[in-house]
Amino acid sequence: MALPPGYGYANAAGDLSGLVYILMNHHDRAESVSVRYTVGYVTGQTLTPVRPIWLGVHNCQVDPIFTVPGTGGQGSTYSRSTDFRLPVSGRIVAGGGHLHGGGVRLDLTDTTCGTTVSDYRYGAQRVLLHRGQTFRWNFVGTVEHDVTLATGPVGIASPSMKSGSFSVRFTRAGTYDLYCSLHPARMTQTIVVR
Ligand SMILES: [Cu+2]
Repeated sequence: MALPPGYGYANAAGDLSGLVYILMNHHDRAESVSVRYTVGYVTGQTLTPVRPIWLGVHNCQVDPIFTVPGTGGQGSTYSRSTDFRLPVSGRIVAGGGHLHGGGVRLDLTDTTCGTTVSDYRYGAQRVLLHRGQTFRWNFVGTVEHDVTLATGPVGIASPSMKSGSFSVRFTRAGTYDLYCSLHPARMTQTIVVR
C-alpha cells in the first residue's frame, strides 16, 4: 500500500509488526517463489497518521471468502457486492484490494461523494445505489463531456459540461448503462439501483 506523501502508520518504538501472505499456484506444477517486501520507516518527521480498515465483500473476517457457483456457462461472470458504513468519519487517502484467480474487477466507491467526470473517464465505472438515492457527477475535464443513458428504466441526459455538477435522484430500481455521447467508445458507466 503506497500512502500519499505526509501520511503514515503510527508506530511506537516497541511495536511489533506482522506480515500475512498467501501464495497461490495456478499451475499444476510446483514452482519456486520468493517473497520480498519493503517497508519505509520514517523518523524525525511528523506524518498524519492513517487508520487502516479492512473490508471484505462477504464479511470482514479473513475466511471464508465466497464461492462462485460456476453454473453460468462459459464466459459468464458472477458478482457480489456489499455496503459498508465505516466506523469512523474521515478522508480516504489510499485504498488497495486484490482478486483471486479468474477475478475480473473489484470496485470500491463512496456513493455519497458522487463521481468525477474527467477527460475521457468516469471516476467510478460501476456504482451501486439504493432506490431514492441521489448521485452526483462532478465535471473536472478540460473538454466537454456528458452523461447519457444507453439503456435503463428512466432516461438520463446531462448537458455537455466541463465544470460544475449534474445530479439525478434514482427512484426506479434497475441497471442504468450510461455513456458520454461525445466520446461513446471511451466513456461508459453502469449504475445499479436496488
Ligand atoms: Cu466525453
